[in-house]
Amino acid sequence: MENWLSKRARLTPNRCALKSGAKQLTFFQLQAQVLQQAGRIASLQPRKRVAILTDNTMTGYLTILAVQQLGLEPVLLNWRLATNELNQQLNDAAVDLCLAADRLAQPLAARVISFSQLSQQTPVASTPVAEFPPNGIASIMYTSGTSGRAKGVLQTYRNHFFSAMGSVLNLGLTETDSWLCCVPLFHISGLSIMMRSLIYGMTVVLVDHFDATTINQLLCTQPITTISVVPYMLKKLLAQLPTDKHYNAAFRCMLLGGGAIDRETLTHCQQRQIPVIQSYGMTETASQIVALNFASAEQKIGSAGQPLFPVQIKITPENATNGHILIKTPTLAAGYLNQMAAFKQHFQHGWFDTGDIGYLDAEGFLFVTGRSGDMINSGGENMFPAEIETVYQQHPAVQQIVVAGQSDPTWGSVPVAYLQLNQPISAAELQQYGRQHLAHYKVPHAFYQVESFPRTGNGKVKRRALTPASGRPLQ
Ligand code: S0N
Ligand code: AMP
Ligand code: MG
Ligand code: MG
Repeated sequence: MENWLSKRARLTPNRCALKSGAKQLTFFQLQAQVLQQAGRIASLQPRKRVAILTDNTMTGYLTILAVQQLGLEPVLLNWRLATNELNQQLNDAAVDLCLAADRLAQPLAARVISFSQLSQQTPVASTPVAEFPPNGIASIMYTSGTSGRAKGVLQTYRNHFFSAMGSVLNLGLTETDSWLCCVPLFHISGLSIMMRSLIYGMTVVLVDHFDATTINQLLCTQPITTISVVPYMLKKLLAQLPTDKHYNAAFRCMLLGGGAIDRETLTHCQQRQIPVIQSYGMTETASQIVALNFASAEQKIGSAGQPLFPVQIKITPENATNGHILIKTPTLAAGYLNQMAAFKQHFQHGWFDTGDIGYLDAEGFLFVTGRSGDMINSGGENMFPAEIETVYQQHPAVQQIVVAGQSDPTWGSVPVAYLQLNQPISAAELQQYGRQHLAHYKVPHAFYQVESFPRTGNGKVKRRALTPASGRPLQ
C-alpha cells in the first residue's frame, strides 16, 4: 500500500488532521512537520527500532508518525512503568534510541534523547518510505504476560488497516467526524485513533491527559463526534457531567472498551442520552474486534456486540455459557517479539484463544463474563500477579507473597497482597518499595499477613480462595 501519510496529504491536504490545545494542523501541514521530525530522527542514525516515551502531545504524535515514515519500528512505552520495567522492554526490543518527552526523559538502557534535544537537531535529508508494506511492523507495544514477562506485540500495517475498516464499517464516517483521543497513544486504544485518522482523513482532537471536567467541556462545546474511553473514564465523565449540560449536537459515539462495565452505568448513560457503543478488543487485535452497533445498543445493553466484518468468533466448548473466546481475524498481530512459542500456544486449530471467558447469545452477540487465569484489569491497565510477586519476593522481609485481584468501585479491580514475613514491616514501607520497582497501578492497595496459604491437593496456592478475611491487614 502507498505510504498512508503521503496518500492522505495528497487526497485531503486542507482537511484538519490534528488539534492539540490551541494548535492545529491540516494533513498537508502534518506531513510537512512529520517529515521534518523524521529528518531530525534520521540525523541520530537510529537502528531498526526506536522507542517513544510520551504522553498525548503533538510532538509525541508527530514523532510516532515520523518513525513510521523512516520505515523504522516504533516501540511505544507506557510512561507509568518503573525504570526497570522500561529497561526490560528496551532490552527485549534491542532498542538503542529512545525519544522521550522532556518530563519523562531519564537515564535508561538506551540512548535517551528528549524532545527538546531532538528539536535542536539539524534535519538530514531522508526520503519517506514509498509504501507501508502490509506485513511490515507498524508498531510494537508491550502487554503483560502470565509468567510476569511482558510481551512485545508486533502490529502490522495490515492489522491496523483491517482494524480501521472493521470499525468504520460499523460506526460509519462523515466528512466532519472528529475523534477525541484522551486514551494513551502508547496503548492500541489511542494509537488506533491515529491510524484511523490517516486512513479515513479524520480529525483527531488530542488531549494530553485525562481530566473529566475538561473533556466534558470539550464534548459539550466543540463539534467532536467520537471519543474512546475505558470504563473508569466513562464513569468519571458521567459523574461530572452537570445535569443541565448535554454533549454537542454532532456527538454520536462514546466508544467504550478495555474492560468490563456495570449495567447501572450503561443505563445511566441512556438516561443522559450518551450514545455508548460497547466494544471488546485487545492489544493483540490492534483494537476492537467486537462492537455494538447503533441500532442494537439499547436492547443489547451489557453485550460487547457482534464481531466486526473481518472478524470471526467462536466459543469453546460450543454453546458454553462460560466458554473461552476464540477469534480469527486479519487484525491479529504477527506475534510476540522474541516469544513466538508463547504466541503459538494461544492457537487451537487456527483459532486464537484470547483467554477471555464469555458466551454468544442466540443472535450472535458476545457477552464477556470473565477471564481465565489471574489477570488484573485496573482502569484499563492490565497486569498479572507474577510480575508483582517477583518484585516483592526479592524484599528481605518477605518470605512468600501471593497477589490477587480485588474488585474495586473506582478502578474495576486492584491488586492486593497476601504474605508471610521474615521480619515485621509496615504496609507503607512495602508500598514505598513497590513504587520504586513497579508502575504505581501495580502496587498492592492492601497487604494481608497470613498464617498459611490455602492450597490444592498438590500444593499449589489457591489464589482465588484468598480474601481479606484470610489474613490480618498490615498497617
Ligand atoms: C484512567 C487513566 C487516565 C488514569 O486516570 P487519572 O485519574 O488521570 O490518573 P492520574 O491523574 O494520572 O493519576 C492519579 C493516581 O492514579 C493512579 N493511577 C493511574 N492510572 C491508574 C490505573 N489504571 N489503575 C490504578 N491506579 C491508577 C496514578 O498512579 C496516580 O497515583 P500516584 O500519584 O500514587 O501515582 C489511565 O489509567 C488510563 O489512561 N487508562 C486507560 C488505559 C487504556 O487505554 N487501556 C486500554 C488498553 N486496551 C486496549 O487498548 C484494547 C481495547 C481498545 O483498543 C479500546 C479501548 C477503549 C476504547 C476503544 C478501544 C478501541 O477498540 O478502539
Ligand atoms: P490489553 O491486554 O491491555 O490489550 O487489554 C485487553 C483485555 O481487556 C482483554 O483481553 C479483556 O480481558 C479486557 N477487555 C477488553 N474489552 C472488554 C470488555 N468489553 N469486557 C470485558 N473485558 C474486556
Ligand atoms: Mg493483554
Ligand atoms: Mg489526573
